[in-house]
Amino acid sequence: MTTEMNGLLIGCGFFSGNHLHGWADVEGARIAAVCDRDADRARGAAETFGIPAWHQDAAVLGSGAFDFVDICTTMDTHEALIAQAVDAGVPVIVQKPFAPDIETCLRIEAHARAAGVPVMVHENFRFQKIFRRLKEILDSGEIGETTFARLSWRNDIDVYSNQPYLLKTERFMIMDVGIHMLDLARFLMGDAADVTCLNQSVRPGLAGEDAATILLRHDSAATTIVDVSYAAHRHPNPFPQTLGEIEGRDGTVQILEGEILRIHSGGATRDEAIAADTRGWTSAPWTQIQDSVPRTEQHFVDALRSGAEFETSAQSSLQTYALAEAAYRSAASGRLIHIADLMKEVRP
Ligand code: NAD
Ligand code: 89Y
Repeated sequence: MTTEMNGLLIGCGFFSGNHLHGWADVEGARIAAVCDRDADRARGAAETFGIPAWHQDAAVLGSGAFDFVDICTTMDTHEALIAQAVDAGVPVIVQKPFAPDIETCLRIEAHARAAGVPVMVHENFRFQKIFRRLKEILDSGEIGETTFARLSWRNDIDVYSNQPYLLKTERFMIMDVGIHMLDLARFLMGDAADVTCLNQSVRPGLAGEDAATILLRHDSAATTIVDVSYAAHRHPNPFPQTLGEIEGRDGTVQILEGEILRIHSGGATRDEAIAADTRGWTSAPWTQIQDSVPRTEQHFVDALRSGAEFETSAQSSLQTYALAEAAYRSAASGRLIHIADLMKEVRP
């Protein structure tokens, strides 16, 4: 029997309950302590989840007690917290978005690489069951070489009640949900070389955009449209489903409401229902997102144990982040952004 790895979870706010429930479902690891600079939050999380210890200062990373750290704080805090972990030699899984801008992502990645400390970005959408199945279908060759994708997230969930910091975030929608879509685009369609984007701020009073339409040209010459909005009024509200389609030279897969894949190939059509697992702690409408959290955490633990590369390693996540960075630069300038030019400009 392998011994369990002991983790520290930093950040006991809104989303951390999903992380803590998730870790309880993961094999080979457990959360041994939680940390939040707000003592009530740290104590509350420890009590609710039966965690043996709680702390207010991330300096506890240097205690030698932890095999990994799970950082569930907002992006502005990531560089300092990851640096503390890296300096203590503690492997990291950190929530998206990686950091507020690409220069910071590059510094974080370079520091971790130089120290030889593994860092993974918690990018859970690609671990949703429906996207694992979709990837299998694409890899099987059933619809042939892919030529076009549309990944669409449009709803009017009241995100502001749970995550009020988003009201004041200048890089809002592309960083909050666009980054999930861009990671999915890379997962399903491969790397992309060129990006254009138009942003919208629909709801009055926001510091940033709440809608964006992004167009990618992949290295394969396929194109992807990513469209995201928190101001799309539909009933029933499709939150938290990503919808759309992927076209190939020999067929198409539609991603339909109700967690259904409709596969058109060989002159026939079939539906596959790929529902997320309901767990004792999941609840509608969040189930699809919640179920993907322990799947993401399990990937982190399995790769850490085996020494395999994380799917969303810091290094790989630079490529995803570059697409988001390019989207902002395109929206600001009205120009198409070549990722190669962007990386030449920002790399130290
Ligand atoms: P939150 O603001 O509710 O919670 C963050 C917590 O971190 C707060 O309690 C704060 O006190 C604590 N904190 C901040 N800096 C700290 C430090 N240096 N030391 C100790 N504690 C510190 O945020 P949230 O809504 O839980 O979001 C956290 C992250 O999760 C964000 O990056 C967000 O984008 C991401 N998120 C991801 C998903 C997903 O599906 N992947 C969903 C929701 C949120
Ligand atoms: O912040 C968002 C995310 O990353 O996933 C879902 C969410 O919490 C609300 O849309």
